[in-house]
Parts: sequence; structure tokens; C-alpha cells
Amino acid sequence: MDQEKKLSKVEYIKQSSNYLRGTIEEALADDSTHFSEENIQVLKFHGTYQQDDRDLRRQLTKEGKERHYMMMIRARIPGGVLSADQYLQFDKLADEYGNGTMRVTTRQTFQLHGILKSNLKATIRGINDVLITTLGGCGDQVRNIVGCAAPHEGPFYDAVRQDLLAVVDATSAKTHAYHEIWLDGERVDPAVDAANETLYGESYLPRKFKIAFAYEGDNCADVYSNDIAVIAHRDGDSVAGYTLAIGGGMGRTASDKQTAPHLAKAFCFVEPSELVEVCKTVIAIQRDHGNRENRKFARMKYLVANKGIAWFREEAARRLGYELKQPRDIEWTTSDDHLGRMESPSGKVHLGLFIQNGRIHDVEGMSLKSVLREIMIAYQPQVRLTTQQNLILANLSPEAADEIEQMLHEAGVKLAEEHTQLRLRSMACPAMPTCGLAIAESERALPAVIDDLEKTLHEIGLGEQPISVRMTGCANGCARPYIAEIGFVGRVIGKYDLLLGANVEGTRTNQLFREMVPVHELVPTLRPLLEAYRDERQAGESFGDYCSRVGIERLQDRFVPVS
Ligand code: SRM
Ligand code: SF4
Repeated sequence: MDQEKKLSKVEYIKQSSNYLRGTIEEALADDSTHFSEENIQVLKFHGTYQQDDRDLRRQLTKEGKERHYMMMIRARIPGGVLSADQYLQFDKLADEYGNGTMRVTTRQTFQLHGILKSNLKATIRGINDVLITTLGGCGDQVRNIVGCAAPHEGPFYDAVRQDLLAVVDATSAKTHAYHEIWLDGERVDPAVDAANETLYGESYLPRKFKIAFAYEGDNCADVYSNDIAVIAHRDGDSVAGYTLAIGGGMGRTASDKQTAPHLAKAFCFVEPSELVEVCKTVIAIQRDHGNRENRKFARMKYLVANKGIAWFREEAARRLGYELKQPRDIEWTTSDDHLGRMESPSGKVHLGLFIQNGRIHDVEGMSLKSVLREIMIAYQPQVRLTTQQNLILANLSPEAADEIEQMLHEAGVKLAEEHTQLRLRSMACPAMPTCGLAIAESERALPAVIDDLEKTLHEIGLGEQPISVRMTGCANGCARPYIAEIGFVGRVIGKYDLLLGANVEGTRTNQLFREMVPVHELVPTLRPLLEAYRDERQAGESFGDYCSRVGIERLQDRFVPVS
């Protein structure tokens, strides 16, 4: 790293945090409602963000009162797989310390919101009690490693799962700070951490780092939006190896044209035995060469874009001591999220449930949270969280599955089969009132937009058309809106940029069609385009492919604003 350059403020905070200790322990002992800026940054590594209730912010400021501070906690659940008992612990903690809801994230883990600082330690301990960590939920390190959540059976799938867990193990932070702070673990000499934290060092990575696994052909996990995409190739019952693509990431800054979503680029092919070392090498290259001066350009996607794949391959070969093999060509046949009733060859039944925007709660007419609790207690299914914010109840007998479907029905929860394809493919980030970066609504706005869009599609004869729609409350792209056929990206309260033309396979980003569309005009703006699609599409053509074939500029010329 070039020491002459001025590092960003966060770099100094990391460096002086003593391997992620900061002064968190002292701050937990005082009776303030919130943490210092330094501790907020360090806390992220422990899986927690300080937030405040944005719905109350203005009123409290007017009254001269402090913000209503609360913490969000994000667990790390590799591949989204957990037991019924682990699920029940999140359910209990959400009620005891949180806002009574759980949220399945786009990286197949749970977030709890609304936790007061005074309850933070008890909540993190509670999560650890069921052998789940929050270390690595957030922060400049490898985040929750995701993969296809389908409950496939057989040696090939078991082997990929083992390889995923091996990468998790090799890339997890090794500092003892987490145990000391949250679990009252034994205190260790910092020299021990210095010796153990070999991948990250005292400054960790320049920015967050994301890894996703997919089985060749099935891109439900949107692998190319990750820093490293790991695509498993099959050879009978074994893993033939993995193709790696690197340098993906969605985030951009609306006001800065140099920032943009990038899709990961094909990098190399590795034998299963090489996977961990090659992943660690790529991470180490980003650690040593990533931008530590300007966090806006600190993701590995900018390093890959600036230096090029050839440079990365050379640098990796130099560090590994061998040449990397060429990546294989990949064909994708599906990106569906494994919803609905599935039966495996062994006779087990799995129920993939649609969870609107990932929020598990009880609302009038739908007691989703309560019924899932009853199901967990009565049937002990394996739980598999998906990367599209949904949940699969796995390994059921056909009889249990029937009974569960009946319970869901009685609780007012629709089965996936009862939703439109449009709704099943929709995603929104949390945005208001918890996200500190939100500049528009998302989770609270999208359901009504989907209602309207469903009506419109029905009226124009496209009722069953699967179209992916994703909304975010700012340009950061947490619901991956840049690889949706229709992306709504919040610009200010009530207005969204409308992006079109990504493909279903997740290998092409969309483009800006129109800026700052008021929320009530989103569907009227789309209607003539959807009608044109209905009339002009080629056989089997998706809406995203249609928009891309016709061209966004031509569509802009043809369809002028409604107001
Ligand atoms: Fe995200 C920051 C929520 C997946 C890109 N994201 C945030 C924060 C923590 C806001 C903050 O920094 O204060 C949000 C908390 C909101 C809240 O109230 O809960 C937040 N991100 C989420 C979740 C919960 C959205 C969801 O609908 O599920 C997802 C949690 C994933 C997880 O379990 O780890 C989530 N975030 C993503 C993804 C999608 C993905 O990883 O597949 C992206 C785009 C992919 C990528 O990383 O490029 C994403 N989040 C960001 C960014 C922009 C990063 C960038 O490179 O520019 C930020 C802002 C930042 O890091 O500065 C951000
Ligand atoms: Fe918050 Fe923006 Fe992410 Fe939505 S996309 S959760 S508004 S950071």
C-alpha cells in the first residue's frame, strides 16, 4: 500500500481498533443510547449497525430531543441453511429485544431491527447461543457467503456445500475481540490476534467483500453481482471444478457517473482442492491493491476494471506459484428462486414460501410470523433462506407438508403457487424507516406498485408473464435492482429512476429509461411499453430481452412521459 496517499477516515479507525475492539466494551457499560462514530464503524464488523427511527427523526428534532437510536443486527448464515431451533431463537429475540419482525436479506441471512443499545449484548449472545455468529455480517471483510438454497440431494451438492463452508472458514476474521466483547471470552494478547489474522491484517479489507456460489445452469443467487462468483461444474456425482468470475458489485452513487454496477468477469477454472487458496489470493490482491483513500472506489470491481483481468491472473499466478486455468463457458437455464412445493427423489417434500420483501411479521389478515413459529415447533423442518428474500421449509414428509399448507392457509399466508410470477420475482430493500442511507421508500412502497402492475398486466393480457421487478430506496443497490428486468431506484422521497433491459439470467445490467418518475406514475409509464412488448415480442422473448433488443434510446423516443 502507498503510505504517501491520504487514507480514508475508516482506515485509521480500523488500524487503531486493536483488531476490532475499539472501545465497544466500555461503551456497552455506559448508559448512553448510542455509540461514537469510531465504535459505529468497528461494530459493523461484529454484525451490527447503529440506526435511528427515520419516521420519528423530524418530530424529535423539532422537539429538541435526541434521535430514537436503535441497532440492526445481521447474522451470518452460510448458504442460508439453519435448523428449526435456530430459527426459533431469531423469532424469540425479535420479540424480546427487536421490533417483533425478522427480515430475510438478499444475502440469505436474518436481520433483526429496532434493538436498543442496552439490549445489544443480550441479543448477540442469544444468537451465539444457537451457534450462529454475527461476526462478518457487515464490515470490510468477507460477508455471508451465499449459494443456491434449493434442497438438492446427493454427493455433488454435499461436496459443493463442504467447499462453501471451507471458504467461509478460511475467510472468517480470526480476532478474539468478538468473543471478548459479546461472549465474555478469555482476553488474549493482541500479539495472538496479529499472528492469527493473516488474511486481513490490522486494516482488514479496503471495503466489503462478497462471494456467491452457484451450480452451473442455475443463477438464482445472482452470482455476477459478487466480488467473487464461484460456479460449480458437475462430473457425475462429483465436482469437476469451479469457474470463478471476479469484480462484480452493484453499488453506485447517483451523483457520480464514474461509479456504476459491474458484473463479475470470467477469471479462471480451479480444481476443488485449489478453491480456497485461489479465493484467498484474490482477496489478498484486493487487500494489497484496493483503493483505501476513497471508499467510493474501494470495491474490488474498480480494481478489476482498472487493472484488467489479465493483470489479475498474472498477479494471482505469481502469488500462487502456478498458472491459472482458463474459465469454462457457462450457460444459464434458470434463475427462479425454488418456490412452491418440490419433491425430491428420496420422497421428501420441500415448501418454498414467498416472503414479501423478506419481512416475517404478523399483520392484519396474515399471521406469517406466528404460523411459522408453530410450524417450526411442530415439524422441525430444516430452514433454507434464499437470496431472493424467501424461505424454504425443507425435508418434510408429504403428510407434514399437507398439514403445513393447511396451517398457512388458515393463517392467511398464500402459497407460492397462489401468487403471480410477477410478485414472486419482486424484491425491495428495507429503506425507510431503518436504513440511514435511504432517500426514498422501498419495502413499504413496492407492494402497492406490484398490485397496480399485476392489474395492468392482467388488463393487457400478460397476467402470467414472469417479469422481475426490484426496488431500492437509494442507488446502493441492496435488492440488486440493476439486474432486474424493471428496476426502480429511489432518487428523492416519492420519485424513482426507472431502469429497463436486464436479462433473466442475471448476465446483463439494465439501463436508465427515465429519471425521477413519481411513484404513482411508475405503472402508467410502463403500460405502453408492456403493450408494445405484448405486440412485438419474439417467441419466448422476455420483457428484459425485448427492451434490450429494441434499445433503450429507441424506447425513450417512442414513449414520451405521461404527464
Ligand atoms: Fe446493502 C448498505 C441493507 C444487500 C449494497 N445495506 C446497507 C445498509 C447497511 C445501510 C448502511 O450502510 O447504513 C442497509 C441496512 C438497511 C436496513 O435498515 O436494514 C443495507 N443490504 C441490505 C439488505 C438488508 C437489503 C435486503 O433487502 O435484504 C441486504 C443485506 C445483505 C446481507 O445479509 O449481507 C443488503 N447491499 C446488499 C446487496 C446485494 C447483495 O449483496 O447481493 C448490495 C449490492 C451488491 C454489492 O455489494 O455491490 C448492497 N449496501 C450496499 C451498499 C453499496 C456498496 C457499494 O459497493 O457501493 C451499501 C452502502 C455502503 O456500503 O456504503 C449498503
Ligand atoms: Fe438502504 Fe439504499 Fe440499501 Fe435500500 S439500497 S437498504 S435505501 S442503502
